[in-house]
Amino acid sequence: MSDYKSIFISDVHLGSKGCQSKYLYNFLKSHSCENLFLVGDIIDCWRLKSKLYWPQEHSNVIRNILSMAKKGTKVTYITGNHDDFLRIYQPLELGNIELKEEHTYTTHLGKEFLVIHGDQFDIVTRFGKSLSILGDKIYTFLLALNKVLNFFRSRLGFGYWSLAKYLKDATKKTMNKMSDYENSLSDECKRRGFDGIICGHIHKAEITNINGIEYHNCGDWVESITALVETNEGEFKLIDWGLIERQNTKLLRSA
Ligand SMILES: [Mn+2]
Repeated sequence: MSDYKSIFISDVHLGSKGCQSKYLYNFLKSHSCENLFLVGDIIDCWRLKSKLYWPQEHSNVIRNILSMAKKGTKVTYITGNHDDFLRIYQPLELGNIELKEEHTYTTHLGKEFLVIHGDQFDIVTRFGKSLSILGDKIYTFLLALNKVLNFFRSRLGFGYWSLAKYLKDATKKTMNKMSDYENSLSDECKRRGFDGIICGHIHKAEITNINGIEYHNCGDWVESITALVETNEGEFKLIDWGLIERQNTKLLRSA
């Protein structure tokens, strides 16, 4: 029997420097499942277009997913806004791997959940890709500016301070309010008769209930390093793999 009925991961951003591919590789290596759901933004083609960044570890992740499929795991690749170049090929079925925009998932307890990346409900990305790409460029620029800023801060005897994180937290708060992401997702689920949703996109892992809809966000493999799983008994859990790996290295070091 597999460790889990299903594993859901989203926002891996392979092809970008922020991707924590080693963590993901270790995570996938040490867990088995009947179904693996890749809930969008797995390959980040926005970054790939401007400059090719593809280290061996990123290929290892893909190879590992393919070998899981070969061994019998059903792999479903849900497309997101960063891997929207794949959307022209969907729906597509290649052996144990399926490519699609959304999926109806029946839980162990017989509930019906909508599996979707979620950018379709984000006013910011919906209003135009160019605006989002600009935002993405600004974010990359801020990360660079932040380095310079902190160089001077440390010279002047101040501690480290993340400008990018500060601005991102502030803008994300506004953006979230503006787009009302979680509410529009739950409205859509209600309208279509789903009991719950499994999504990603906003890089915020969470299991909660929004207006009677069971809301599950897988998180991401850039900042939070989290996965959503359904156990063989039908329980949904978030796995904080970043924390588990940090604890494991600590144990190894102290041994
Ligand atoms: Mn996204």
